[in-house]
Amino acid sequence: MSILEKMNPADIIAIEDQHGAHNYHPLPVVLNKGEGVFVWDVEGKKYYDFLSAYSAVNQGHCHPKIVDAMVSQAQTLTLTSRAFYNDKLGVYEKFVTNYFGFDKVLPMNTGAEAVETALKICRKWAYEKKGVAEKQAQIIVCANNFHGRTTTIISFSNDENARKNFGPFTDGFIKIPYDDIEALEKAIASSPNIAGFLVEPIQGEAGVYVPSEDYIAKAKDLCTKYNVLFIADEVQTGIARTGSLLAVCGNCTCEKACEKQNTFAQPDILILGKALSGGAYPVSAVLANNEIMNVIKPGQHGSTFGGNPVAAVVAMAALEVVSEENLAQNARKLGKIFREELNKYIQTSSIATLVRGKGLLNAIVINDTEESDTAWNICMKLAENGLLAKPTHGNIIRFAPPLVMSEAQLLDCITIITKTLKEFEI
Ligand code: IF1
Repeated sequence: MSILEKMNPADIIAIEDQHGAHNYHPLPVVLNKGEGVFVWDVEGKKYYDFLSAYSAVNQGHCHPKIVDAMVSQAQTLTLTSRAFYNDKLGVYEKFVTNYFGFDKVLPMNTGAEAVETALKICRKWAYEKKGVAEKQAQIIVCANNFHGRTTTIISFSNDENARKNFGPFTDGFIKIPYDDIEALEKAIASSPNIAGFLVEPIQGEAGVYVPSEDYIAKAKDLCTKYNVLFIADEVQTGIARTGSLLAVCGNCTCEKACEKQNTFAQPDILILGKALSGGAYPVSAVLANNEIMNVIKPGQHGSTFGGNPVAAVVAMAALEVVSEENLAQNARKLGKIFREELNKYIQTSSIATLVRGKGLLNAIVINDTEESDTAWNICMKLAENGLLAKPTHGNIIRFAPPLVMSEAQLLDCITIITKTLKEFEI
């Protein structure tokens, strides 16, 4: 790629502006290298990565174990399609179902594809197992959800920017307030056609909203009581990000991946993505037990790349890293330190009003309106000071570093963050 080697950041940004769709508004930082918790720009400046590609790079950039697995398989067999078997998919399916405690997995590629797959399975189960009348299935979702960008998924979003002029939309969804058990029971009891409840255990894009301690467990119990499928979207909160293997694990204290604990609200359908590959390759998955997953018969669902051998070996390596390097435990320990230290600063700050999160999925609320560009300007200054983060909605900045970070590195980052915020004190 000789043309890029001679280009400066402004030229690279300009070429993307001219030839690429304008569906993002990135920070003006042009990266060309990543390793562990660090990324570098084309001018050699080093940054702490506090976005982790929206929690896809939990295992750290270019983790050698994951990259080695990917390169080795890529030099052997990349794609067979599911028209034939390959020697890696079955091994992966056994590994990942044992790892999370389900009978079966349906392998896909992106998080949105996995969410769509879960919705299709839920509807089919409702018609063929629960006895809901054809085309009458309703799935309950939460206000301020984010589950992806496909037309059906934005049909139940309330983010106007994500919906405007993309209609007509898909029917069959009931929206309730997040973290409101009474509203959930009222909606579930409102009709015999309720097929499922799709929920993020922590609402990431909405601004890292952590629900009440017992919300997820109570929601699961209500779904069991009314024979409704509890569908957990752990695309962003899963894979150790929130200090447990899964956010639905609650405050489990297990030292190994997925030992069932009393607070473990086992989803009927589990949706994974992002860090399932450590950010090396598009890999997503839908897990469920036989009585649900077996509603899918040959020819009823699939995708060209779903279950390809590269995805299979990458995902196994990525999950082994989570266990071998105790990433859930590290995320829990460092997340506690992050919130404690930021709370000390917030006591005397006029620019930061609160910090919230779980494990290493956290956010700081900035003392300005959603429409202001203060959070953006703070992120620009953080970049100057060697740390990359990005606002979610308006005045909320998400802080989500790779889970391989050391305590010393975290304390260094806390110094950078508080020093930068102080420059914006009113
Ligand atoms: C963007 C953030 C957004 C997700 C949950 C499914 C998906 C996502 C809980 C779909 C994807 C990404 C998408 C990306 C920015 C990022 C994101 F919350 F992580 F920051 F948008 F809300 N479920 N989240 O968070 O997975 O199809 O992207 O693989 O679209 O801008 P995907």
